[in-house]
Amino acid sequence: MTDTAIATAFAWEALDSRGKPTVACEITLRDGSTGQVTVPSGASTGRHEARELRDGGLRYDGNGVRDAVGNVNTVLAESVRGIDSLDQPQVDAALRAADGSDDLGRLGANAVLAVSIGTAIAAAAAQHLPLYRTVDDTGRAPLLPLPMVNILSGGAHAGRSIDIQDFLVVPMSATSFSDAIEICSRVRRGATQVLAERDLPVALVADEGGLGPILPSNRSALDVMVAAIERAGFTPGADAAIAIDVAATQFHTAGDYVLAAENGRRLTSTELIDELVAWSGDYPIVSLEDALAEDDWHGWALATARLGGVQLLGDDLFVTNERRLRRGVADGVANAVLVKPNQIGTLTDARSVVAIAHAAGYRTVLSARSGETEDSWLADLAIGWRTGQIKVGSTMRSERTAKWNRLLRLEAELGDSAEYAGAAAITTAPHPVVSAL
Ligand code: 2PG
Ligand code: MG
Repeated sequence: MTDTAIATAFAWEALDSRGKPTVACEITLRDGSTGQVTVPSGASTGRHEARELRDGGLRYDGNGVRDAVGNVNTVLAESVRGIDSLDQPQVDAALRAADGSDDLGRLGANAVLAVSIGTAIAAAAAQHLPLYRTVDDTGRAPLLPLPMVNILSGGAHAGRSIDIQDFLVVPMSATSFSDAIEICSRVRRGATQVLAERDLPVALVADEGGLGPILPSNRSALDVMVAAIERAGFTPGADAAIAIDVAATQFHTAGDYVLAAENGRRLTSTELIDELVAWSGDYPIVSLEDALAEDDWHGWALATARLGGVQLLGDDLFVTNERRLRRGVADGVANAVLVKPNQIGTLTDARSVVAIAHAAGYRTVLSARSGETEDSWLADLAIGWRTGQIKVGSTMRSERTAKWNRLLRLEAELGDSAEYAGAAAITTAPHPVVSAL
């Protein structure tokens, strides 16, 4: 047995940024190296995601994770003991085998992810290397990602004040990561000023640190975005563009899309696409996430045909799942994939989704969850996997800034030895390598 073999996995129940319980875990290797992780969790989860284990019952309104914690401390710890932490695929295969179910719902995807990521962090510590280097299998220069930053929230992240879940800013003219963050931060401040002038509340923030104003319509959020960009002194489109996470699964009911914030206006797939086409003509929109619901493959194909000029990003649609992504690629659906490690449960599976996407010419956006933690490993994964883009919420609240600050540090430290992805990451698709599929 090597010194980098896993000795113990020790888990406990912690809290995420929404005050909900989540699994925290420390992996210890035989040489004494440790890796600590606290796993994130979503609010607008897709039906096809790996399944978190929650206790039910009275504690935390049923959201306790003591069973998942117990599973780490017993069966999962046992399943990985003695495996070399440097062999992440073997560790993840052992975790999958221990669970035995497709969606990891037996022992809990939250339990499995804790051991998977904790192992990667411990392995980096054992090698005295930063995580972005030990997860890098590309052999290329580290790539700092283009950020997309949440400004306005609705849907499940803001008490459904509007139906669309997220309006984000994309810093198009920045030539470095730090300049990009500055643009986003100034637009966030601009949005506060614009809303305050309209006597809308700005003191309370939504789950991801964005503003959650009650607006007369979904479209009016786009007017606020443009006003915020201008208020910050930027030119909409050229300096700062708009990305939207429609999160359409959330308001898809009985085959229709129902906009509760607009007096229950009902739209078919085609009508929702018409609306998005109109928005894209009237506003500088560069990315549309979950434009249609998770199983509306037909609608998605129509959307791709009509809106393929912008980034069409599948979140609930692909759920970081290789099978669903391959179906999308085969059917020509979407052109980008949102990657959330906890949607699939292991680091190895998330990594292979990034590789498959790039081979197919699909862009990748690494993403945090609405329920986040103080961890920063997501920043390292974005750099090491060269995802090109990252989304972690607003430029405020510590669970968000933990990731931005890690990227800012790495930018400062790496200097010229790192590249910055820039706006090209969202406007140009990677070259497909069809033979790799
Ligand atoms: C999303 C994420 C992050 P949640 O839908 O993309 O914004 O939200 O974690 O609630 O799924
Ligand atoms: Mg989403």
